[in-house]
Order: sequence, then structure tokens, then C-alpha cells
Amino acid sequence: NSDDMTEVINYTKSNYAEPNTAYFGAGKGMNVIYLHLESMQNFLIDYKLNGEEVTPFLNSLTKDQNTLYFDNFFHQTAQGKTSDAEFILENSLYGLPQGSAFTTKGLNTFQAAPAILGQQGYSSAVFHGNSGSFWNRDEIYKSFGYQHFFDEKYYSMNPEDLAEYGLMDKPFFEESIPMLESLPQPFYTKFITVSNHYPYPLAEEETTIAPHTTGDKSVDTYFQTARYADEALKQFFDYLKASGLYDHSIIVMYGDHYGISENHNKAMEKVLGKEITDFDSAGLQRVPFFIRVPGMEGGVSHEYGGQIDILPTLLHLLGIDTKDYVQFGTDLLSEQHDDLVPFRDGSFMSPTISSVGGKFYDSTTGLEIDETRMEEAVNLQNIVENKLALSDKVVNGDLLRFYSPDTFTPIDRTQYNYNKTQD
Ligand code: GP9
Ligand code: MN
Repeated sequence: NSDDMTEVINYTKSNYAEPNTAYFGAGKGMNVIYLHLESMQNFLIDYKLNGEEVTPFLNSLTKDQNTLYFDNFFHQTAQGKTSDAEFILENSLYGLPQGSAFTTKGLNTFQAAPAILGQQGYSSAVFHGNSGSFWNRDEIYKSFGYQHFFDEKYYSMNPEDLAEYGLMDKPFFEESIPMLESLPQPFYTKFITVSNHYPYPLAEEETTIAPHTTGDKSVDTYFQTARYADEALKQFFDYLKASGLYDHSIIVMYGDHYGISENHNKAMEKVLGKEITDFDSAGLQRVPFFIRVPGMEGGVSHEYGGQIDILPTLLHLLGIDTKDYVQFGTDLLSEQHDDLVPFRDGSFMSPTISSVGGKFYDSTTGLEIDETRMEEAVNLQNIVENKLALSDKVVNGDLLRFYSPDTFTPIDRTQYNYNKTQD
């Protein structure tokens, strides 16, 4: 009810992190291009397999002068996998502890990024070479205010170009170009890739790196599909540069969730050359996160953060203050950024103490903490649980029905239609 909403607003107001003046508005008026890096984990960055880089293009971006790369950034997804990642980054709300909010909460009221930016003159579109109803995207995107959803109906879908979850990344990006060019600028867009998806199959002729040699088939071929995805990204960047879009677009890239589950830890011990503890398994939930803004000073940030922080970070870069929005993350670039990173099961990571499976660890040594730090740990645990519970109240109670910032007009989802005949 609306009392719950008052509690939530009091919380999100107190949780708000003020923009950093060095970054606020650095990308004002620019296009936004999200590149969804399917199943990409951060351990791949700078990993060498037989002396060869697996993701040379992404590695090069960690050194790009206009790109910020975050190496302590975590996915926060649960059973909703890809859809949880999308849900979190479009709304700065947590996904649900069970199931997928995309499939069960598609008709809720949201104040999502495409709606916020749509009211600032942005067009918006999602590009994805798979069935539009997968994860209920074709419904919830309307509630988010996405103007266009280019799903498989808009792509060739040649049988020889298909992966298990849709069109392979290289033809996917290639075929997306005319649709991207049809959008009025500035645009807010998201490209959802699929080639690097479990169990990581790839036709022999597409491989450009030998598989790993752990003997665990999906782990071994993961390096090959990740390489393919990296090449597809480079190809798309080449287009962006040639077309000039590169100079006035913010490019955001995120790994959506793990690619190698804990069930494969024996093989991962061979990959990493060390024993994997529960704390290490939690650390493996790091995913690469990049933000490129033309003219912005880049570098490697070690700040702890997660997918929940993406939306406030982006809005502040675009010069839009998030103060009046109900968002559970905080701007990664703010001095006041909250570096406590909740996982959906109530575990958490932070630069000091981490909580995994009910045990607390020193985040620098990976060893269990002693009694003297227990109070601090329990305090962090309570903050995490409170935060997740409040976010769940918003999503389960559809509470955004009861509140909009003054500057925001709620979306009328009946105004959206993704049929191919739309003009
Ligand atoms: C499906 C694709 C995969 O369209 O985005 O989703 P996932 O299985 O990773 O959740
Ligand atoms: Mn996924």
C-alpha cells in the first residue's frame, strides 16, 4: 500500500548518492548504446590461454582513454538470468528471489530508463535476434516505455547463422545497422547478444582459438565462444567508428551473469590454477563492466559495485539527477557511492567484509573474520536484507503506481506495439 511506498521513498532518499561534478552531464544529449555481453565473466579479461588473449578487444578497452572499466563489478542476478540483468539495469530495482520479474511482473508500473529518457526526447529500441516472447520481453518492454523491439521477425534468421538462442552475434550486429540508423537521435538502445551462451557450441570454421584443456566440455569451449563474441564486438565498434556514432554515443557493456556455474569448479580450478573456496566462487561472480563516454577521462576503477548501480550512473552521466527516483543502486562515480554489493540470496561483497553462504570473510584475505569484526559484519548483513526486502516490496506490491517524480509521466503501455507493420 502507499504507507509501504512512504517507507521506500524515505529509504531511497537516504540512500541517494550525489552526482560527482567531474562526471555529471559528461555525456549530456549523447546516444546510449548498451551491449549485453552474454555470460561474460570478468576472469576472462586479460586471461591468457596458451599464451593467447581470449578477449583481445575487450582487453584493449580496459586501456582506452575514454573508457572506464570496473574490475570489482558483480552481477546480481538469480533464476531470471538474462532477464534479471535487464530488469536490474533498466530500473535499479532488484530481481526477485524466485522466478523472473520479467515474466511475472510485466504489467507493473515502472520508471525505467527508456521511459525516463523518452521524456527527454530520446528514441529507444532493443535489438535481439530471438523470439520476442522469450522472457516475456515483448510485454515488459512496453511497460518500460521501449518504442521499438527488433526481435527475430526483423532478422534473416538463416538456419546456418543460428545459435541455440538466436542469431549469431556477427550477423546479428551486421543486420542491426539499418534498424539502428532508422532511429531518430539521440537514441537509447540495447543489443542483446547470444553466441556466448551455455553450453558454448561453435562451428569449427568460426573458432579462432583452441579450446581449453580441462576436459570439461562446456568450460573448454567457453573460451572459443567468448573469443567469437569479442570479435563480433570489435566488428560493431568498427562500424560505430566509421559511421561517426562513436563520437557522440555512450557505450555501456556489462556481463549479464556467470557463464560457468559452481558445478564446474573442478574445471575452473584448472583454469585458474588454484583451489576455489566458497569465497572465491562468490568472487567469480564479477562480470566485466565498461562505460565509454567520448571526451571523458577513462581508466580502471576498483570501486565495488553491481548491476543495481548502472542506471543512476548512466543518468548522472547524461546530466539527469536521480534524486527523486526510486532506485536502489547508487552512482558508481559519486563520492557517496555505496560499495556494499548485495547478491540476491542475501550474500554480499564489499571491499572490507563479504558474506557467502552464511559465513563472513575478510575481503582482502578471503579468510573467515574473527569475533572482533562480527558486529560490523552483522550490521552489513542487516543493511543488505533490508535493502532487498524494500525492493521486493516495490516489485511485489507494484508500488510505483502510487508515486512518480514531478518530472515523470507514467507510461501508457497500450501505446506500444512491436508488430512488424508499425511505422
Ligand atoms: C534468450 C537469451 C538468453 O533470448 O537472452 O537468456 P538466458 O538463458 O541467458 O537467461
Ligand atoms: Mn544470459
